[in-house]
Amino acid sequence: MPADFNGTWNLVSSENFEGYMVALGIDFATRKIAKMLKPQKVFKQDGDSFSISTTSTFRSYLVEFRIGEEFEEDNKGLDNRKCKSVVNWDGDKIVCVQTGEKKNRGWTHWIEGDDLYLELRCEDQVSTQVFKRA
Ligand code: YOG
Repeated sequence: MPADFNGTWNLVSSENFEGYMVALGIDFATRKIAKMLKPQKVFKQDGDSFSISTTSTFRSYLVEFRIGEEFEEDNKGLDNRKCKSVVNWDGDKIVCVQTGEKKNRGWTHWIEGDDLYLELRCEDQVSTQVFKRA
């Protein structure tokens, strides 16, 4: 049985989100707002089908995918760059590779104890966020 990410998760901590946003080319004013946010994630997982909705008072973002199936991602409201994305299992982690203009772009989610982790990667920057069940 793979990990079950289903549920609603609230951000409780964030490490080097600033560095990740700089690597993505997000402007100063937007970064100042973005780093104050406490986004909520709602995971819907049915077998290998996922939807991850990230909402905040400022911007929101929805991604839907099936494990192993490449899809076009528009990152609308984030950095707005298009990329080709694919998500695969790595043990109990889901690992997304986002191929496009930015090198080494992607993210990994996993559950540790009662917490949901998200590692965000872009160029040489890594940000780690922790979420707790709502
Ligand atoms: O999540 O890719 O769960 O898509 C990354 C923001 C901030 C907007 C957040 C809005 C990157 C301004 C999504 C934050 C910075 C800054 C709430 C992370 C870009 C713009 C949407 C992400 C994955 C994995 C699913």
